[in-house]
Amino acid sequence: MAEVKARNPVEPEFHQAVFEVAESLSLVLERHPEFRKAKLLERIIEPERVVMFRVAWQDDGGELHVNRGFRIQMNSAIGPYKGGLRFHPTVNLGVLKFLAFEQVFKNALTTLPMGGGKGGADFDPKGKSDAEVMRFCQAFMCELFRHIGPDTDVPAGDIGVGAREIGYLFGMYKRLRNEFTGVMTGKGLTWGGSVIRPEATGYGAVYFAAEMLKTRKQELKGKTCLVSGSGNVAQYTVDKLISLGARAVTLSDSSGYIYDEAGIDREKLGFVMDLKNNRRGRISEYAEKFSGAVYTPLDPTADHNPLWNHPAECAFPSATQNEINERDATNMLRNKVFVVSEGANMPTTIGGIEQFLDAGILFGPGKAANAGGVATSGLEMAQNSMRISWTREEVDARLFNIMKTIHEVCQNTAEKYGTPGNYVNGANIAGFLKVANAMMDQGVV
Ligand code: NDP
Ligand code: 2IT
Repeated sequence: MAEVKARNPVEPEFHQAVFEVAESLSLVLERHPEFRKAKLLERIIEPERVVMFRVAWQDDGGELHVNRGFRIQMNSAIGPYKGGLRFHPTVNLGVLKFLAFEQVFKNALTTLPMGGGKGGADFDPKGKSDAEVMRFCQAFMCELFRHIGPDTDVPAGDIGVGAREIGYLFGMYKRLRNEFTGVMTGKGLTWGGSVIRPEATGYGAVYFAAEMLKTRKQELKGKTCLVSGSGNVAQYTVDKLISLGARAVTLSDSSGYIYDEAGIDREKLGFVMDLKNNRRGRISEYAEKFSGAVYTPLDPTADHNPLWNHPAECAFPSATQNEINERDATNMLRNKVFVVSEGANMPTTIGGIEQFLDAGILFGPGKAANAGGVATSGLEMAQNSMRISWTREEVDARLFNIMKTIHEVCQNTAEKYGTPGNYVNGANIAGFLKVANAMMDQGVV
């Protein structure tokens, strides 16, 4: 770790992601001296390629802006680079390297042939007009297009990149290459997209929670659930929770959170979807619209997030990294939360994870629990290659089976390596082994 920190200074999120995986892998390296000799760990933490570029664009008033764009091509041992694009002011090299690193293991777990990558820009879509977002996306793609392709690197969405942005990005790629290919996933349904891709990450996180609960002969029906975020992942998490008879009582954005004791029903979820996806408003409006709901603004100086301090059985962190710290984890355990299924990437700090594992609760790490999104991206790629579209039932059944398989593999691997019930070890080790064996086969590259 000292070497990782020295070689990658000021990248705390990347250090954190590597530390968590390295801890699990000590169990594997003991049994596989050949991996150590081949310097697999050293190779796997070094991106195969990093592209960093200027994105200059003009706002509606004619003023010029300069942002920084990135694509991290982390590992292509088992397939073309695959992973989302994030547009958020906090984006930097370290954040994208952590995300690309996690993606390698996650994609390996999906059972589909996808390597790992991630990209994005420090652009803030908030408060920008559609025309400004379009010009930014076009400027971004004017550089990115030379580094990606349907058999090279296939980007998708992440924070700040949804259906609108994918459309603008794809449009410019197609224009530059004069080719209609499956170069992006999360496309619109009339131009190569897959049904269920918008729903997939949230649905998958709920399927994963249900699989974990099954090991204790329990189900989601009747359970109270804390959900953070109110974007793509949070929305479809709540959607599936409603279908399964669970009661979701919270949602949030970067300004604050709402607590709705009565539970978020279909009508309220419809309001949130329109608010966030069309009007691009703030979650505080929820409490103005529905009596009984309480809005609490976020206090950035507080040492904990009150969203995680309500009585519940299950939690679905679906906003961003490190949103559950040690204090939050303590509060959750005191409130009897015993299922955590991470929709977001690395939402729990190392100290928080330790508490969950020590308490022996059902803790599904993001690499496993939120893999449904990229898995369905893989299904979109498969449909594009075959030039056909599957039905909702077909894609949902495949997503469900993939989540079930990921759960099974994590469970079996954790057991095999002497830590039964530890899905963190299960996910890290199973994901690593697939990539590691491919790297061994392909020689020193
Ligand atoms: P969206 O942009 O649709 O939504 C993000 C949500 O999280 C918004 O409610 C946003 O609030 C909130 N948020 C973002 N950054 C912060 C922050 N720094 N502090 C507090 N709240 C924040 O993104 P997604 O729903 O797609 O992504 C959510 C998480 O899920 C991310 O961690 C992402 O990496 C992960 N993920 C996404 C997948 C996908 O398919 N989309 C797949 C797998 C994982 P606000 O609107 O105020 O910014
Ligand atoms: O973190 C993730 O897995 C994603 N943002 C989805 C990536 C993808 O390629 O669908």
